[in-house]
Amino acid sequence: MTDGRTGGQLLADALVANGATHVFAVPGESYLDLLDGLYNQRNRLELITCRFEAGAVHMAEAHGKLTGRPGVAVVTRGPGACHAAIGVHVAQQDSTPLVLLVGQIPVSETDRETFQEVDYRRFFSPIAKWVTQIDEAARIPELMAHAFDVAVSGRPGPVVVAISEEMQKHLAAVPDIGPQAVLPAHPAPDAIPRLLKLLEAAEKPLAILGGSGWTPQGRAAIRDFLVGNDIPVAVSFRRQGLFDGTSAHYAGDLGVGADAGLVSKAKESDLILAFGTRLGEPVSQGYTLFDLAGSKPIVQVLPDQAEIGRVHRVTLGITSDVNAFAQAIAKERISPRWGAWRQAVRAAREKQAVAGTYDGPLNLAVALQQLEKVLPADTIFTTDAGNFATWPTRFMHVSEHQEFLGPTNGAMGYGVPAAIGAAITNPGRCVVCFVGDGGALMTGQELATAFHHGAAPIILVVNNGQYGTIRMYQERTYPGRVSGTQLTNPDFARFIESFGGHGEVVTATDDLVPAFQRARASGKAAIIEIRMNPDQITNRATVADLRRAAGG
Ligand SMILES: Cc1ncc(C[n+]2csc(CCOP(=O)(O)OP(=O)(O)O)c2C)c(N)n1
Ligand SMILES: [Mg+2]
Repeated sequence: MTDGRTGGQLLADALVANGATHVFAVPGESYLDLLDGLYNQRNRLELITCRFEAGAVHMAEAHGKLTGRPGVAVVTRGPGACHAAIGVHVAQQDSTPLVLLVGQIPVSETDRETFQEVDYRRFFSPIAKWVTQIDEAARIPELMAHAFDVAVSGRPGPVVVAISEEMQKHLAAVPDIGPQAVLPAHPAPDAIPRLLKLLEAAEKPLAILGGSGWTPQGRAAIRDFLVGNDIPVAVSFRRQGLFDGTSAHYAGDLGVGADAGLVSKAKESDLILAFGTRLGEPVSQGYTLFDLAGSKPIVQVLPDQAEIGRVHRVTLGITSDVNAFAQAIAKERISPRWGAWRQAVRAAREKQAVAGTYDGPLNLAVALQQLEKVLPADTIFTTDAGNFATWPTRFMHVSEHQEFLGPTNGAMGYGVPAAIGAAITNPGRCVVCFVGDGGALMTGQELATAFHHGAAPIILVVNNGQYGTIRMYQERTYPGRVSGTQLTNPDFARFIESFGGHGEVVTATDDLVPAFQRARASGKAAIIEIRMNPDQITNRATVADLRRAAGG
C-alpha cells in the first residue's frame, strides 16, 4: 500500500468494494489501465466483452433491474459514450441503478476538441442522475463509492463517471471505500393511519404498482396487503413482474395501448393507490386519466419526495422506500366491501385476454397462451419496444416468481441485450425475449456476446416484415401512404445458426410450443422466428380496419 496502486487498479478494486460482480464493456484505448486492473480482479469480477456499447449498457441495466444493485458498464470516450447514451436514458426513465464508466482524454488536452473529446458533464446531464469526472487517482475510492450510493439512493438512476486517461496510470496509496450503510426511509408515523382512513371511505379503490427497487419480500408484503383487503391491482407500463398476473386481483397493465376496460375502471375508481409508480405519460394515458389539480383521490408512495405530486397533485404523499412501506402496511386490514367492484375490474381483464380469431394459420394469442403453460415458474421475460409486445401483454400473464424487464422509454434494441444480461446475471433461469424484426436487427449482433459467455436466452422474433408500430400510426394518419416502414429481413433461424445457436421458424399456432421445447432442449441461445401476417397490424385491427377507420 505504501507505493500505492494505479488508478486503473483502484477503479477495478472500487468496483469490487462496492459489490459489483459483472462489468459489461466494449474496450477502448482510453481505459487500458482499468482493463489491466480488471485482469487482476478477474476472479471476483466477470468481464463481459460486448459488441456494441448500447448492448453493454442494456445488459448492465437489466442486471441492475434484477439485483437492485448498480449494473456496471464501461465504454470508451467519444463514439463509445455516444452509443451508450440510449442505455443511460433507459436507466433514467426506468429508475434503474447503473454506473457507467467512460474513458476520457488526457486532462492536459481538454478543450482542444482533441481526438474523441466530449465534455461528459454536459453531454449526459439531462439523462443521468449524476455525472462526474475523476482526474486524480487518490479520489477514486471516494467518488466511486459516491457514484454507487447515488445510483441506488432515493429514486435510483444512472450515474456516469468519466475516468481521465493519465489519471489511470498514476499511483495513489489510499484505502478502498465501500457503500454507505444507511437505513431506508420509512413511512412517517401517521402515514399508514391516514392511508387506511382514505381506504375506508373508498368504494372503488384501485392499486397501481410500479417503479423500481422492489425486493421479493416487498412484493410479497404488498400483495398480502392488497389481496388481504380485496383491492384490484394494476401495474404500470412494463411492470408486469410486480404482481402475479394469474391472481384474481390482477387488473392488467396501465401502459401504452392499455385495455379500454381497465382505463375506464381507472377513471371510475374513487381512490388510486399509486405504490412505487410515477404517474407519467404511459400510466396516466397521456395525462388524461386524472386531472392535474388533484380532484381524484390518489395516495402516492415513492422514495423521492420530489417525484410525489409531480404533474398530478395527490391527496396523500408518502415518502418511503417501497419495501419498507410494504412491510409496514402488510398486516393492516379493514373490512372491504368492494368485492363486486374488484370482480368487475378483474372481469374486464379476463374479457380482454380472451384470444380472438385472426386470418391465417397462426393465431399468436392462442400460441402464447399455450406457451405460458409450459414456461418454467421462474422465467425471466425481457421485451423490446414495438407492437409485437402488445400480444404477450394482453394475452399472457407473468406469475409470482417470474420477472419482466422492459424499457419504459420505448427503446428499441433493448430486448436482446437485456435477455443476455439477465441470463448472465441468473445462470440457470430460463430467459425469454420478445422482440420484433425491427428491434432484432438493432442489437441482435449481441448474440455473439451470449455465445462468448455461455448465455442461452430464447429470443422470440415476431416478424411482420416492417416497423409495424410506425406503419400503424401511418395508416391512421395517412392511410394507404406507406412510407419508410417496410423491411427486408434475413432468415433469422440461419442468422443464429451462424453463431452456433438453435433456430426455429414458426408459421402455425401449434408449432410454437414444440419449437420452444426444442430450443430449451438444445441448451443453446436460440431464435424462434414467428412469421406474422403483416396485415394484422395490431392484435385488435388489420391494416384494412385502420384505413376504414381513417376514411382512407
Ligand atoms: C431506438 C428507437 N428507434 C425508433 C423508435 C420508433 N419506433 C417505435 S416502434 C418502432 C417499430 C418497431 O418495429 P418492430 O421491432 O419490427 O416491431 P413491430 O412494431 O413491427 O411489432 C419504431 C421504429 C424507437 N421506439 N426506438
Ligand atoms: Mg416488425
